[in-house]
Amino acid sequence: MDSFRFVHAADLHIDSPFAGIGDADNRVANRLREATYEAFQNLVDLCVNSEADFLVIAGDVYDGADRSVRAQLRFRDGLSRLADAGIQTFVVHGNHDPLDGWQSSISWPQGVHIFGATPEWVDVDKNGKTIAAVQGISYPTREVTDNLATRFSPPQSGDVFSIGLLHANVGAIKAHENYAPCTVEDLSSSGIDYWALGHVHTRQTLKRSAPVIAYPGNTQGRHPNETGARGALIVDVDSNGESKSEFVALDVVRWERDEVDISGIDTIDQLDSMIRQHTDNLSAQAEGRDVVLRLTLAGRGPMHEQLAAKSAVQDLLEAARDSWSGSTPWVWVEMIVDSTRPEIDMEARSKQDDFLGATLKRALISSIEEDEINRLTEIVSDVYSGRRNGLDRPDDEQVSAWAEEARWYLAELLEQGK
Ligand SMILES: [Mn+2]
Repeated sequence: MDSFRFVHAADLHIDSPFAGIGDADNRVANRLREATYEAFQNLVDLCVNSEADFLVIAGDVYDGADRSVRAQLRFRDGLSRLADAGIQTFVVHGNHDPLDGWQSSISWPQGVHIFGATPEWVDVDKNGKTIAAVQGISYPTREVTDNLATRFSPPQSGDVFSIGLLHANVGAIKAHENYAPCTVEDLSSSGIDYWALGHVHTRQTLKRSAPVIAYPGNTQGRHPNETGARGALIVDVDSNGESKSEFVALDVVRWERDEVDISGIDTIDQLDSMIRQHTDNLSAQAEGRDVVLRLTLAGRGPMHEQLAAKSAVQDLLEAARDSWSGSTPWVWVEMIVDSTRPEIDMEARSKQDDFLGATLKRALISSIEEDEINRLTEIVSDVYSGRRNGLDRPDDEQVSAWAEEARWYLAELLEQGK
């Protein structure tokens, strides 16, 4: 077997609208709008510069089923550049860009293979020799609840490295819709050497060998929950058919979450410069990329009361944005969440023999005991009964967090009212 190299990417979500960043200034909004395109350009550059033999893309090329002409043309242009460099591309479509979505008639460059709804094996040749075989399956429609993994046929030859290209939720990973559900066992029993997965946006390797099962994650983060570096995997396969992969970041705007602890901070300008320090550090870590940051203020201290003043948090937010307004690359603080607590020693205070002490002791129990959580859930159940108001029933964790929040609020009110 000849050694070779391929690039495994997924979830490009080209033309993602970046919902929920309504008050971003123009510069930030434009950059975000271009980010998924630029990350794709970086993917093409990576394939060319690393002299990959081919590229596999495991679904959700486009963000919307009704893909824009612009997105399709740019995708085609990128694949043309690869074709010119002699690099083949293999594509399956996922739940965001199923085959029944609107698409214009596009003629794809030579060497591009887009799999349909029926799996098939396609050989990859290099210097007149077959080095690998790829089998893939596209979503015919958005909601695929069948196990697609079981439709794959075993490799036709044991001498050729085999790759399965699939957009699926393996092992019912929460926080992702359970499309094309299957298990690691399903994939392991297939005889395929490398499962190039897509769908789960956080990079993870489910199995390191025999077979390799991996999600590369998406190429560009799209919201505050998609933090950190995003990119693709370069996979090197040696002459024994052993593979090893390396992650390469391709994102151009990085989403981060960070926390500033207010304990030990006495003045608002100290807090302001602390926030600046944090944004400086994140910018340095992003190595030239722009950063969108959701910042949480946490901890206990005298700043808690000052932050409760009208527009204090909003003013800090604007100061943080202003301090980066002329810079390239920039940090844009998307939101500041105030999770600070008053300077009350809850533990000690609940032991004191007075009204507040007794009340806190009582309230302390409510946040930890299951019976109490059930009782609280019962109290709020009227609000959540039925789907008429569109509210989901809160889970235990949510109820417990509310109880905790209420406890601090109560302590603060009673302590002030002394
Ligand atoms: Mn996706």
